Amino acid sequence: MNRQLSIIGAPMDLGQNRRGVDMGPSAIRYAGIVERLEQLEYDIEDLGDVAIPRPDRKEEQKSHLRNLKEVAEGNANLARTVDDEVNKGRFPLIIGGDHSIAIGSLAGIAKHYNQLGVIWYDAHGDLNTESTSPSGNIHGMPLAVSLGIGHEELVNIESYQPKIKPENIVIIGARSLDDGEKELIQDKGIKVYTMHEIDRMGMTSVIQESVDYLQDKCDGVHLSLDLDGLDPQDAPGVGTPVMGGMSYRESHLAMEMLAEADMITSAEFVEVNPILDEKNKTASVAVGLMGSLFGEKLK
Ligand code: EXY
Ligand code: MN
Ligand code: MN
Ligand code: MN
Repeated sequence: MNRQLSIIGAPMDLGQNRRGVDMGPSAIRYAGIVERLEQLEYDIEDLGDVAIPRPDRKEEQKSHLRNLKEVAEGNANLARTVDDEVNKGRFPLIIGGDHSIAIGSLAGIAKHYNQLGVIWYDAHGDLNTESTSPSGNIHGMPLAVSLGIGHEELVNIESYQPKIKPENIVIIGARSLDDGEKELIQDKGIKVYTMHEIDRMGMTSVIQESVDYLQDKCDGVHLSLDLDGLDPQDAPGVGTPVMGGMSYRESHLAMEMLAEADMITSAEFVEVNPILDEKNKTASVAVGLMGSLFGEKLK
């Protein structure tokens, strides 16, 4: 694992309609992210937060994409910061913020790889487009956008597209997929482990298969971990909770196995909303999972 780690906050709440997720980076810092990772002897630089524009309340929403202009601008800022850190040879650890920030993370990262793999740990597919989205919320679209499918202002951030290829994606924990997302998964042949598979196979086999699937063909792997992938009992502070999710223990095991496989080259933890949380539990869970991902067990 790269020992040079840059923490980048992305206080974005405009990709959905519940306020408070913009305070996710503060909640995660308060839960002790820096101290936790310093114990593992990383060289850590906390770069603070990238600038996210305020929404123009007077502007009529002209499209079915809520806050399109601001989400695009905030993600362009994030992409530049992430790109700089990767250029310096540092591991970008991005903390959100709603999941629309994956658009900027991947825009900054993917140009550095020929075959970037992505592990999308989430209750949702985040594969909607303007026409399939039931909500108009861009946090339900970042994986599609990164595949080059979506509004041009989003897919062209950093002036290249697509960022990733369907055969380099693994979705883990899906249990709330819209019809258009299911069609896209079929069409593109995207690998998905739903809760059904996780229950039948066990997390050990799911991660082992995911590692085998990505390891040889990818030259880097980005972990995009949405806290709503976990069961709401373990991670209540999220805006779109879905029952029947992965437990803290399963997730902890998943992170430890990814640490052992030594394949993750960038990561983001998103959707922590301290306003909806119980005593910062979800931020603490996020920090606990980072501890495992960055090798607590291996040390
Ligand atoms: N599929 C629903 C939508 O597109 O509105 C819900 C998306 C929630 C996305 C969360 C963050 O992963
Ligand atoms: Mn998500
Ligand atoms: Mn989700
Ligand atoms: Mn452990």
